[in-house]
Amino acid sequence: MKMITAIVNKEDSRAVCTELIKAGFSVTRLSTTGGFLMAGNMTLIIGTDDEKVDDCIAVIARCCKQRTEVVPSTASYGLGVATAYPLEVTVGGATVFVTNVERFEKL
Ligand code: 2BA
Repeated sequence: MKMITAIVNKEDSRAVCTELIKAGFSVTRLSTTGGFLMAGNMTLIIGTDDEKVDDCIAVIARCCKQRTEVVPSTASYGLGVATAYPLEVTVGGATVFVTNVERFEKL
């Protein structure tokens, strides 16, 4: 068995959960915050059989779009002179980790 941990954009999370449930996966959604942008995202936990991992990732890939976010940044020119400029960052579609599950029980 594997555990898939997928960090997805908040705007995609409803669609991706709906599609995962439709495809027969069990999903837990956690509200999370990205450390770099400090913006809300959603982390999905999916436990599934080894042979279904690729199907699960295909659903996630289909539902999650890449987006460009603009974040304020600063450049320093020395002598205390600094200027602010917008920095473009590409976020997503999804960041996916697949890990082995040693033991799975429902008690
Ligand atoms: P954030 O940490 O808010 O990162 C948002 C986006 O900012 C990232 O998109 C990436 O394009 C950029 N970014 C992140 N850290 C950076 C850095 N040190 N320098 C320059 N740019 C940086 P994604 O890579 O698509 O990641 C989206 C979200 O997925 C991240 O939100 C974070 O919550 C999570 N994530 C991504 N990689 C991770 C990892 N290796 N471990 C844990 N969480 C991860």
